[in-house]
Amino acid sequence: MDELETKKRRVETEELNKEKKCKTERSSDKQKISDKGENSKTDVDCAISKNGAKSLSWRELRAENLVCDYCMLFNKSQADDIFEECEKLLTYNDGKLAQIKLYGKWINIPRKQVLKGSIYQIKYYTSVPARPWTPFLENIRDIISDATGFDFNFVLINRYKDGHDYIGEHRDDEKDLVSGHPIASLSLGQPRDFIFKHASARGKNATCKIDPVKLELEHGSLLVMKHPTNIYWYHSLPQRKKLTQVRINMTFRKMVVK
Ligand SMILES: O=C(O)CCC(=O)C(=O)O
Repeated sequence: MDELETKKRRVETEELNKEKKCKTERSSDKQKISDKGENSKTDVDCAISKNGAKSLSWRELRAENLVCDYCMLFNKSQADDIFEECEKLLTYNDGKLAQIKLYGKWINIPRKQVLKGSIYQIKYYTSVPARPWTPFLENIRDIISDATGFDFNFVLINRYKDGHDYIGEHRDDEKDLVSGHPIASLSLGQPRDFIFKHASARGKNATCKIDPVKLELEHGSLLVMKHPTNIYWYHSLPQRKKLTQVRINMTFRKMVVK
């Protein structure tokens, strides 16, 4: 087993142990259970029955070739619980796995990141391997499938420690994505601005004028980016240096199974 493989295995075991430990702590603390509504699995399950896909109020975002739907998937207390669980349970890539090569130089990505997928050997654009699903994330994935009517086999999780962390303009156009399948983006924690820019209207080489589409991604919200948005529009989460709180984002995707 090479060094990377050994490290991966160690991180996975640590994550599953953390999840087990949290559940054990909760089940030995009856007061906490009755206050908080049992373990994380049940908390998330409650969100399904309370929110049920039918009762969600979707807002349609439309522009030229931009097709997105937005809703509040979780109320504040549900989103607080899920955020807290994420902070307890998730570990993020570090070292070389937290870097990208840009113009021949390795640099740290300006946020923390981890990938989870059903297909263990999926390589994302940085060749970072996905870690296996954990029950906590499978629950969230299943709620999002119920809410959207689409299934997902992969999630990219980004953690922004404050408004200094960001993601630059890009399209989700990796070759491994199932073509035409929507991407569902769950936001937790600090609300942040999210900006779409049309590919033909960006920068100095713009060939036409199309206004950017901006929205604030709120705590507990779900943004569903549908085909062909990702072909025509770049998106980014720019720096907002005055913001001090953590934000976690999960983009649920469907990858090609080879
Ligand atoms: O954090 C976000 O809302 C955006 C994440 C993103 O753009 C991505 O995962 O491709």
